[in-house]
Amino acid sequence: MPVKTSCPYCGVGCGVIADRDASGAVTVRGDPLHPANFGRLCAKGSALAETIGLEGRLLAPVVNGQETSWDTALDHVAEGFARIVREHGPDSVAFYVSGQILTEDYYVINKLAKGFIGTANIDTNSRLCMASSVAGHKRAFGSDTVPGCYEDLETADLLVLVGSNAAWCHPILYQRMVAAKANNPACRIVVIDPRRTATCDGADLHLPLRSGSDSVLFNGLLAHLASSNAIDRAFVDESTTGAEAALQQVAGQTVAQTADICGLAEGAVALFFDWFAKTERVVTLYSQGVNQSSSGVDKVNAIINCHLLTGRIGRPGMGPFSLTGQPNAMGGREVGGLANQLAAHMEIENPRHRDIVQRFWQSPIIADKQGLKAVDMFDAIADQRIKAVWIMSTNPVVSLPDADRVRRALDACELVVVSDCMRHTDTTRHAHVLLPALTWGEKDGTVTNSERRISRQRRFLPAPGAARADWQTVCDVAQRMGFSGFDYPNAAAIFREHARLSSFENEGTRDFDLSALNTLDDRAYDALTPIQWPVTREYPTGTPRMFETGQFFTPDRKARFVPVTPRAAVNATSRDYPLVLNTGRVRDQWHTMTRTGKSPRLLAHVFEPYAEFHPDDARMAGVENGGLARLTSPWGEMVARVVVTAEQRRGCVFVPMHWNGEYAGDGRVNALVNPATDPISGQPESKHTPVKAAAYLPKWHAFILSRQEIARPEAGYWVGGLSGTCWRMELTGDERPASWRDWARAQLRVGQDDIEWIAYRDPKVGRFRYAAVRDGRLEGCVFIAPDHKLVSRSWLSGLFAEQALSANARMSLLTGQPLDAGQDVGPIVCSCFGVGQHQISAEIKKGAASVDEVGRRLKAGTNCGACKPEIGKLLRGAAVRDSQAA
Ligand SMILES: Nc1nc2c(c(=O)[nH]1)N[C@H]1C(S)=C(S)[C@@H](COP(=O)(O)OP(=O)(O)OC[C@H]3O[C@@H](n4cnc5c(=O)[nH]c(N)nc54)[C@H](O)[C@@H]3O)O[C@H]1N2
Ligand SMILES: Nc1nc2c(c(=O)[nH]1)N[C@H]1C(S)=C(S)[C@@H](COP(=O)(O)OP(=O)(O)OC[C@H]3O[C@@H](n4cnc5c(=O)[nH]c(N)nc54)[C@H](O)[C@@H]3O)O[C@H]1N2
Ligand code: SF4
Ligand SMILES: [Mo]
Repeated sequence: MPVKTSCPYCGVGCGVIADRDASGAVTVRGDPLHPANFGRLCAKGSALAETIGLEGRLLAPVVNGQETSWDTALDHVAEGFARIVREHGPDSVAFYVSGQILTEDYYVINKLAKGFIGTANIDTNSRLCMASSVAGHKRAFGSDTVPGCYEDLETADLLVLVGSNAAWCHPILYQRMVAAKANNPACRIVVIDPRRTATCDGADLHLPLRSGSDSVLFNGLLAHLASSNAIDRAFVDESTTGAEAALQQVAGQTVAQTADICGLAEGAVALFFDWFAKTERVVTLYSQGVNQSSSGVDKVNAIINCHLLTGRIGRPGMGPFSLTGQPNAMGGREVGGLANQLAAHMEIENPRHRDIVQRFWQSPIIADKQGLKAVDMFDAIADQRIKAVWIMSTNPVVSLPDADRVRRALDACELVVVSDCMRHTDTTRHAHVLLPALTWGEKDGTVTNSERRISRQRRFLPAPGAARADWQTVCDVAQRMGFSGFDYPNAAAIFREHARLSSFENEGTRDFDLSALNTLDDRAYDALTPIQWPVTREYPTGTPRMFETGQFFTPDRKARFVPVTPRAAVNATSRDYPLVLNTGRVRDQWHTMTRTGKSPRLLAHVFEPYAEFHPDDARMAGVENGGLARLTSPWGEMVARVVVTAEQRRGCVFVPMHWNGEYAGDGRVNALVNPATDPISGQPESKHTPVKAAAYLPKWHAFILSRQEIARPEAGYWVGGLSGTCWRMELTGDERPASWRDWARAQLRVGQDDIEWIAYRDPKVGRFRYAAVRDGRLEGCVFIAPDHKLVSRSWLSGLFAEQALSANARMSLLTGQPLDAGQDVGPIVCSCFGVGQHQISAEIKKGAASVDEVGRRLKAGTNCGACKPEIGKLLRGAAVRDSQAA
């Protein structure tokens, strides 16, 4: 039976139809009726079926390293938390949760912390993600409201993407924007990002601004709008306050000054300002390049100011639009899962709100002051002010800044409880108690996407092992701690309570209102179709657009301008640390890779952690394309593969955030990242860390490809995983083994007898190649060299698909290169159809002159379209990831 659910990855919130046949095999496809994606899925969404296998899953509770029963584990957690609260007070415990749990999970854990234990020490990875947008919205609108909807992006004439690589991070939404632009000749796209990303490919203008200078740019825009007759006087007068102060703040700021401070060409800035001033329908989308900054909240308000001044908000095709990251970043905000919120968009510091929530919950206590925000929370764990922490659905040892300190903090903590679906993560290694969680496909509940649309996640798989829904685990612990109000029969009951609280004594004072869903019975909850909040008697089918009447949620119902004084980053570069480390995402991995890393198709896109350098910086640092670099900051260090590209802004290095101790040694970029935070939102400055770089020159480099999983080395640089057709390991070392052949045999874990070896040795230069063949089939190969110049892995991994190696293939294993160049498909560009760079280049040589033509010939780019920018690059003659030996 096909089941309609939604994708567990990004905030686009695509609808998915999952089907399980009699043999248990699962297929997924896009839901043609879901209003977020109308049937399309990106590479990550399309590969969901590859990630639901049970390998690596945590399937039983574990206490102090021993598998145990739920009763034992729950008693241990409840008694531990109760004792510590009794001895040291409610603020000695903490919860660190995630925008990836469902609204129902989130609701009950927030209720337990704030209403029953009485601490607001519950924070979430949304602190690293959306906190600056939340604070910016509240300053401007009096509420945390995303004003618009996806349709606005399709009807706009100008789309400004600020600090967003939507082509990779919100692929389906980006494709909707690109398609709308193709149908509307008036539509323009501007991308504001220090580096040239895949998103720039669909853009008319890219402003590669100096890292962190967004407030200067938008202040400059505000000044320009004021002086070029773009003010909507009626709207400013009737619906806003504070315009004067904001305008005074930017008075006299010229285009030339703006361009100079932002490090941009004056003409480009003037063009952007002119387009913005003259285009009525403009949407400004922003994401982590804005939020993850020590002035993130100001950046948000600098953007919103421009929309308020022009009255471009609350109308079709216009408005500021915060792109949310996680599938339920929004749901977490709705239940008040951040340390500075209460529940249902109420405020912890507002006595009336506290009274409303406490009466509604009939709770013994209510937290009355803000709790510790994520970075401060882990500081408090480190110095033992917090003695027990429950981490749920997030991997802070990888994702928090100054991540080695986070690891030390957990080691110092008396009681660390981790709820995860995976047994081994960098964080589960530090837990005293592991609680096995159901995950996507197994659990039931709701999530809210970027456009306030609530969708159901539905179960279509049986619960594996002893794993349980997170909400169930929380309620069990709450009941064991002696609290009533946690005996829900199912997720639907929690949702109803959440909806009732949203409308309880609301009377239009709060934006978040689900009053029309208060009485949804179990069957109606099961059948719930995607709907945008608020859902009220007045708007029973939901609300696509907010602020249509020019009324906001401040006491005087007017939106507020916020004057912004631009600030430099807290930890600036210096002579010792001359480069700005910028971090972010790659197309086919999700965060700490616990799920997407399991898909061989997704891992084939980018296999290794890399550091992108501008050619001038590479020269200064003495690092070489394809070689390795050690990056060092005042907080830590890592090693990554070097990519030299002019698409990187001078003075900046970009490193993806994904790699971690499960997939690489020394590949965790957050070990380096600056723990500075925004003073209002507490969001860390993940995009700006001063670092230095130097070549990392081990004595030898090697890679191993094998049909069997390859053991991880104890130390040194390594990266491993199942990629494409075989297991792959990249590694280096300084000690040379006595016999490379014995070493190769040990790595491949093959015996002596039935193996035929193809071997090439050049001990003088240190080049060795060993291939093990059994019954004519390649079992594995090991290539060793004194430098990074090894051979193409993509061609070699293609040989694993062959039933019997041809004479040519044997010869080429010996010579280390394919005899027939066509055999090497090159690095995978299109994950959906497994099409490689060399195949695309060959078609281009044969005359394919456009992305569409390449698609017609090879299918590449015709499913999710996320690789179209890379195909475009090849058409322009650039190599996609020229250094990735891939
Ligand atoms: N493939 C994939 N998609 C994802 C995710 C994933 O892990 N993988 N995660 C999801 C989540 S949780 C999130 S939050 C979103 C994030 O989505 P995005 O915010 O789009 O992604 P990032 O790569 O973190 O950062 C965006 C861009 O900010 C730029 N930037 C850095 N500094 C500055 C600056 O000072 N100013 C400006 N204007 N730009 C700057 C970076 O160069 C980068 O290209 O993605 C979601 N989607
Ligand atoms: N340097 C740098 N750091 C960053 C960022 C950056 O751009 N740069 N981005 C930040 C942002 S925006 C984000 S959102 C964070 C994300 O960072 P994290 O939240 O740490 O990353 P994930 O890998 O998504 O972690 C989710 C965990 O939950 C587990 N899990 C999955 N499903 C379930 C479930 O149903 N229940 C339970 N209990 N567990 C489950 C997964 O196995 C995994 O261990 O990273 C932040 N860190
Ligand atoms: S764009 Fe991709 S990752 Fe995001 S929700 Fe849709 S299918 Fe999932
Ligand atoms: Mo995020």
